[in-house]
Amino acid sequence: MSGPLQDTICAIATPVGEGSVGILRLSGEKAVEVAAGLVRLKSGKALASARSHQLYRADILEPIAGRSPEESTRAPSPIDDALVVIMPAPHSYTAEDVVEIHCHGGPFVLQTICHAMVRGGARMAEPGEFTKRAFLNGRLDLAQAEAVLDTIRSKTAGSLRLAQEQLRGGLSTEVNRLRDTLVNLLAQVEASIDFTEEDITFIKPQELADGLQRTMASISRLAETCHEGRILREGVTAAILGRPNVGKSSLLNALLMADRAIVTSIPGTTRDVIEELVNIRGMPVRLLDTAGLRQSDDPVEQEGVRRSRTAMEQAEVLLLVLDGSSPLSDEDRDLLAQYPDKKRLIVMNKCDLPSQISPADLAESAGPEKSQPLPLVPLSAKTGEGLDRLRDAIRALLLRADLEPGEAAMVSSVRHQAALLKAAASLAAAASSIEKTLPGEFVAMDLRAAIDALGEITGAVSTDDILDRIFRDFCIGK
Ligand SMILES: Nc1nc2c(ncn2[C@@H]2O[C@H](COP(=O)(O)OP(=O)(O)O)[C@@H](O)[C@H]2O)c(=O)[nH]1
Ligand SMILES: [Mg+2]
Repeated sequence: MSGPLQDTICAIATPVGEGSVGILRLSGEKAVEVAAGLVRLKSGKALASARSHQLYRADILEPIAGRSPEESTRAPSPIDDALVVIMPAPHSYTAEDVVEIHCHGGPFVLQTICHAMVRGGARMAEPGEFTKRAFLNGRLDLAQAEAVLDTIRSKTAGSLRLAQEQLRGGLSTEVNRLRDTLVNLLAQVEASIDFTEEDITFIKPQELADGLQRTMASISRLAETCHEGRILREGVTAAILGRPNVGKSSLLNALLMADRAIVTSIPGTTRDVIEELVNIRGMPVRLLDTAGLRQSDDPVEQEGVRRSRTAMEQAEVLLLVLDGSSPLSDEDRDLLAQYPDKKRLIVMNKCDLPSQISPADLAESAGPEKSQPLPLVPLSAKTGEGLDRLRDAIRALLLRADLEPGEAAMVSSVRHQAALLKAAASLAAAASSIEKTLPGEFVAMDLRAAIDALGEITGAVSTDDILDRIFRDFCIGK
């Protein structure tokens, strides 16, 4: 091994702050040696003789290494009482020798131990360096390494299941299958180039074209899952819009199940955009409660309305709230006509009161040219009636009804989608070369490009630049 992989790295793996337990990690050739400088097993045995993957009670002591002659006249002072585990290579997360110390979760305790590790010869790890080593040592492929971060960041059952499916290699298996198919086709194309003089045909042009078409279709299907994959992984922004007093803030509070926004019967109560994350049917949804849309002379309210408009522009989903207990107004009609291309639904609030809006009023305001009526959810933010229907309706706007996150291979990152699209484009070029009966070299070149593009997903093909970009988003200690 050469380069920075030779270093033994250390880090505090648990988050900053006080906690019942804090964990430090060491990984590399000298992990056990560095740890032995500060760990004394209670049993009196040497750390190096500890059994793999077993926790041992230990005293963590100020390290002997680096003490001044005066200091070395007294016994090393204790830092903490801890549990220690060694995981020798290759049976560890990084596939290197790993030592973990589970001590008390105080920032000063953890920092003191971490400094002691550095004094003992370890280097502070960079963000994501443990996972990067796991990748470089072949423990994980790149898609799996990215799924580690997605697992840490997941906020709903849907995003967690998707990340876990990718961490277990679901996406990688599918990508490798597609790549293998192309490698086989390439081998046949190359053989036909090499033996062009002999009268042997290795693969018929039609057979090759069919194989390419099938793979291209599979790649495109996988690329298309990115739309839903990203919704599960990153979530969506939904703006709650409507004229003053229709119950927008009440709706936010009801979906949050908390009294977040101020609700009063005075129109114009909400001035600023309030943002909160909610879990809607497994999707992380950023809800924006906005100031009611109306003309106003009050400069503060005017600014609020301007911000509502910005929220409306930025959100992917618009929840258009009407007050069902009062007749449809011009402001309501205006609202229903906004952003026809966005994903929208009408929330008919205050359904606990007698209704003043008929479906015919709505159909009319949506315009005769509108063939597809907007989904309509009658609801009472006050009693909570209809909230479940609203959650279902939001999910139906965004995800296919039969989608089960984690069941089939799905992509959820733009990086993966871009690689798939690049592969599909190269295959399209290869197909067109076959159609034009161009020499096999042309087909082979495009096939190689497609194979490399797929390899970028799993890291079979990677550059320092790609790796840096992926791992810098990780936390230190992961
Ligand atoms: N009866 C009834 N009143 C509601 C309902 N939702 C909100 N309100 C009332 O309508 C008024 C305005 O609510 P608010 O959430 O502040 O509306 P916003 O201006 O659109 O944010 C308040 O007095 C709420 O109590 C509902 O579903 N039923
Ligand atoms: Mg409000």
